[in-house]
Amino acid sequence: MVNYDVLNFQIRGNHDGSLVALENSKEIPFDVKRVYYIWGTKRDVIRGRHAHRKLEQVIICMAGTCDFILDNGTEKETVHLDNPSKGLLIRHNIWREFTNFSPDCVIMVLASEKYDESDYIRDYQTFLDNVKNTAKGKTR
Ligand code: T46
Repeated sequence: MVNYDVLNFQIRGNHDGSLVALENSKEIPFDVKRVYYIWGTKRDVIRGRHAHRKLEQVIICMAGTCDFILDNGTEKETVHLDNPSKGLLIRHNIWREFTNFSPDCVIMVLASEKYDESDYIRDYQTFLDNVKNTAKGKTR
């Protein structure tokens, strides 16, 4: 089983529309240090292709749809995002690729750390080695 969570945010809706509120350490299980968003990606483009050493993120599809393929080094799972009231929580050491973007797809990401390229693992074999070493470290 790949370690991720889909967070279901409370919708404060009425006849005027819907509203979701997100607070640090409440709906979002960490302090948000950075927000970024992605749009205008063609359907078949594959983004991501990396893991993070430390970073945790909550990914929200604000409009449209897309698929996240999550890989823990032995198993893969695909999570379809299609609703701004859901947040995909991805922790460290998970290889992610995302694709199958609808033309109107807008993704917003809440991140636990500021941007740091040295936190990225962009080579798949290095990711597998890192997963193995982390598992060894845990059993010691
Ligand atoms: C992730 C997925 C979901 C910055 O300068 N600052 C930033 O905060 C970010 C996120 C990126 N960049 C630069 C680095 C690259 O030159 O923007 C360029 C595109 O970034 P990248 O190729 O990493 O984008 P994605 O869509 O493949 O991945 C991004 C995040 O980087 C990553 O952490 O998990 O979205």
